[in-house]
Amino acid sequence: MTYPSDPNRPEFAFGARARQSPYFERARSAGACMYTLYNHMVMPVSYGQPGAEYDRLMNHASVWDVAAERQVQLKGPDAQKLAQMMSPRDVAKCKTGQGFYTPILNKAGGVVNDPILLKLEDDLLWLSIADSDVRLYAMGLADAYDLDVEVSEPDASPLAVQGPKAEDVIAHAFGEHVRDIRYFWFIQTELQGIPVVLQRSGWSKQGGFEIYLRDGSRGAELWDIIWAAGEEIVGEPWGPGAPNAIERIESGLFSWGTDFDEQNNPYECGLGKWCKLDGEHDFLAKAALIRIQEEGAREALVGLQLNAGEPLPSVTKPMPITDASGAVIGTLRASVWSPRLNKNIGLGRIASAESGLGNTLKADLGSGVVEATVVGVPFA
Ligand code: THG
Repeated sequence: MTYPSDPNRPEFAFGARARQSPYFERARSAGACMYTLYNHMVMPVSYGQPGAEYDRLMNHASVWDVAAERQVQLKGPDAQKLAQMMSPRDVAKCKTGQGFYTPILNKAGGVVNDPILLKLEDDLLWLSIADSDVRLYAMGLADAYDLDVEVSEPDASPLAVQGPKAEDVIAHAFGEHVRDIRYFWFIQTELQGIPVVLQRSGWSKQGGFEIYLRDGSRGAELWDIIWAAGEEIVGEPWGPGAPNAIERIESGLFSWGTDFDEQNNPYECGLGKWCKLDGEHDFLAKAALIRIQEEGAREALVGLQLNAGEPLPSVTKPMPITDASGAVIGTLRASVWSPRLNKNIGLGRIASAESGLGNTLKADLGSGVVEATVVGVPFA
């Protein structure tokens, strides 16, 4: 045997540093053929049928292995105190059984992550994180501030069902009561004896749920139950899917590490609306955010319409945005061809002064320069 089996197709070594999800084998069998690494876990991003995958999400429903949306668990008397140090939202306002989308900020105001916070108990919180090492940041704070809290990664692995028929699929599997679950709220329950948290959430705007499996040894079992429910409710169009690069740009869902990172403050990456500076609560970044507000953010995250008559290749790394004079005033972070809008669209971070709706700029895609118009997000 030779390595790799095909010299033109380099292979990837799985292992302790590139972990497999509890759904790994099932996703493979369903045709997963391209992966990314996210929170030190491999995550399927494609099943090789981009048209069908988009159609399932927009018109039917699909099941996604998003176990790489790992949880950071804060447990103990100071769990809320630690969460509040990192969050510009008022964590006390999050009820037990509720989820809050919140930036996680360092003292300078840098966006360390943008998780959903789940309050399971007053002294038991989960941060359902994007791709950065929040656990280590939280451990550092807990140590430095001598907090009475245990920071860990629990055995909790989300499986998403997304699309307009997702609620019917979940109701078929769990029972009609799940239709009453409000957006970002969740229940702790069992599905045929498998312990799960069921939340109305998911990284699409097409509706759906995420099932956080609380026993990683039962991934195949959970997948099979959901798969069967999908086949019964959706029928032929049912199938696998993955976080969808097209839909998430159309809908304006953010991707930490793609659109922004800890070099950015929330005001320059569309997260300002989650920062409350006049509340009762205090947090590490508060002074920095007040100063940034006074000075005004240098950049803004904007929607860009790329004016080309044909589908352009997707941008997969930051590309320069220039003004009429050719001066670089920002970067295009991601772009796709939108079948729904029949347009090339993207998200960019550009100088605030240039961010007015309708402003026309240029995007250098490497393969050529196209006109880029600032438009509202979500794209219409
Ligand atoms: N679900 C769960 N964990 C996650 C994600 C998820 N971890 C990684 C990543 N996604 C975290 N980032 C986001 C980004 C956006 C949203 C959720 C998680 C999101 N935003 C909506 C919006 O911006 O319109 C809703 C915000 C609101 O109204 O509160 O859904 O998807 N478990």
